[in-house]
Amino acid sequence: MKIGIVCYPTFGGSGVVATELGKGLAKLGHEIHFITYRQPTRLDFFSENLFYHEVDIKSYPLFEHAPYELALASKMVSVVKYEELDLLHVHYAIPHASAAYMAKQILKEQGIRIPVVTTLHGTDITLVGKDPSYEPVVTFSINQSDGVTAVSEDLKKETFSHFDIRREIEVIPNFIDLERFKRQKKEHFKLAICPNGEKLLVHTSNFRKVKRVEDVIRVFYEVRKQIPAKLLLVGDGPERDKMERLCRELGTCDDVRFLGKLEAVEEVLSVADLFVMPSEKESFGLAALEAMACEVPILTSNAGGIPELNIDGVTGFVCEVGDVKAMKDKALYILDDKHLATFKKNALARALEFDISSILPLYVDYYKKTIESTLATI
Ligand code: GMT
Repeated sequence: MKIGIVCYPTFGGSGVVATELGKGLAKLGHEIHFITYRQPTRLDFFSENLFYHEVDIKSYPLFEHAPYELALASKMVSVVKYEELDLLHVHYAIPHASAAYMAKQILKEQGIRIPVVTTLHGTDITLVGKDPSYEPVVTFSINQSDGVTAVSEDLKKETFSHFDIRREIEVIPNFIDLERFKRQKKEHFKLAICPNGEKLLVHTSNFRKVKRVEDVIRVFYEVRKQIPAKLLLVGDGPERDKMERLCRELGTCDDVRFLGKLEAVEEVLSVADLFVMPSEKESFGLAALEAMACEVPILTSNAGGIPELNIDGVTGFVCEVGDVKAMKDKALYILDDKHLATFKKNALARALEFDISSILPLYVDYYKKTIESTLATI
């Protein structure tokens, strides 16, 4: 198949899933055309089946905001037409689903029928999408897509409860490349961070409010009162300064390190004992899956789709959002040497269920089904 993939090319989870999906499909022999405003972060090599089309967003003194959606729709029209694509797959509804709708209508006028699949990733539904300033367009563009997928059962449920959706939504979970995400021997690194055998807690995120990084630091503060421990924070974002101040207030600076936006996150995960994800909202929790693949147990909130990934008491623990005391108790339980090895083993076993080779065929089948049913309605 010839597939166009539209996504945000940044570090966000939706961009990572879209890029890895495209790379995986290209390996299977499909021709993949990325249509994005910048080269996706993880698309930094040559493959005969991978193509990149940059969306050129022209500005003009009259525009306070350059019209990304129009430039994207125009680019989709030309790529579909000249590369003779079979399907467009857009990731993150805003504004990709409505831009795809516009492209589809323009192409229809020219006698070209292009099926559109929209994948809902999370905040496009649970946070930004349901805001009244976007809701009518999001509802319309989901209903107008030829296929719609969501990354968890919970996200599907949220979509139906917040929007007037009159079509089916298929759940296809996030996946992981176990070739890249696996525990590596990094003893020297562990020794440098934890010279006295301290337990190592890790959190990775984009430091947005929904991630509740403050809870990570407070849980760590309580854990460190009981056992020697260190905390590594990977990523960057709007909450970072506030979190650094909190560490200074709590006097934990010597034991907490902010690593910023690290590409090789699997190296940090390889030396971790516990991954902490206390999010307010989280449709799936790809970062937690990456940790599990590196044999790291996870301590999470019960937000969104996380309980579909984290099996309470098996791969880690699931706590109420904001319940720092419960999280501290569960962290200490997991980190106890009597339990840690079992949790690590269970985390890996669960991650294997989301191997890219099991999830990719679900997308391929869904594309085929969508193409068939779209062509049948002509
Ligand atoms: O807010 C983020 O974490 C980024 C966001 C995105 O769409 O770029 O991630 C969402 O999509 C990921 C991939 O499907 C999911 O694993 C994340 O759980 C989801 N984030 C939230 O729902 C907050």
